[in-house]
Amino acid sequence: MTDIATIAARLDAAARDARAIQQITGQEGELALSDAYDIQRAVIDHRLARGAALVGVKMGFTSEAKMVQMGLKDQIWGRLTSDMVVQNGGVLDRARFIHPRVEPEVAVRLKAPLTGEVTYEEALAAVEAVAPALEIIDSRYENFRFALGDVVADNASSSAFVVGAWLPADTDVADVPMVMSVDGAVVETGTSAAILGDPIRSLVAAARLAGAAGLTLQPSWTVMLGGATAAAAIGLARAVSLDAGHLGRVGFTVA
Ligand code: OOG
Ligand code: MG
Repeated sequence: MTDIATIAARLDAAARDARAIQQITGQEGELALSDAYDIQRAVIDHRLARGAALVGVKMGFTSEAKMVQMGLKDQIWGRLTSDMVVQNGGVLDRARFIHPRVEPEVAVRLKAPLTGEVTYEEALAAVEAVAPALEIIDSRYENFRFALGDVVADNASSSAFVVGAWLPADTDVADVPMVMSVDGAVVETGTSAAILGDPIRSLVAAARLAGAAGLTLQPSWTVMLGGATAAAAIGLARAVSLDAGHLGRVGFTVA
């Protein structure tokens, strides 16, 4: 039997101390996906107990580039909490992370609840605003390596996120050019079309997957729809920015 509480406490401590731990799978045998999501919820409960609030969800492995980079094909999701928010143009405290990477994404803010099987039109109708975004992922596992159960338990590697200026919900997000730079040098280029052909499809998937776990996406929540390109290591970088065409720019510095 998987000891959900013990593994969750270990993952929470790894995130708090910015110290990598061994993968769960292999050590403890296979990890069932349902147990992995139970661990994820228990990890987040530790944060909520320390005063953080749930502010949204994130999708993972919604682009081919991300699937290829990490060797996993199944879409996953994780929870976003208020202590993960970095303001646009703000500072990321490098000491809080183990081996952070950054991804160019599209975010939406919801104005209506969304859960379960919803159509593309229903998902779009629940969107209040859209924005370019950067996700900072930081696997709590050694060498940024994991099997599906590991990464799900680890809240889909989620560690921080930066959202640019919000734009009206009718702004087209289906084919936005994405140019991500680290210290002024372009490191990844792509298009938002890489996110399931259209990032709004990722919102449909988020409603379905969160719904299956009994969670309703709430008005005011942010949904990060997944990396459009492979993630780039932050390493010793001092500045990261994303130029997302008509969606505008978003960035942060690292201290
Ligand atoms: C898992 C998180 C994937 C995305 O945008 O695809 C993700 C990982 O790669 O560590 O955030
Ligand atoms: Mg991501």
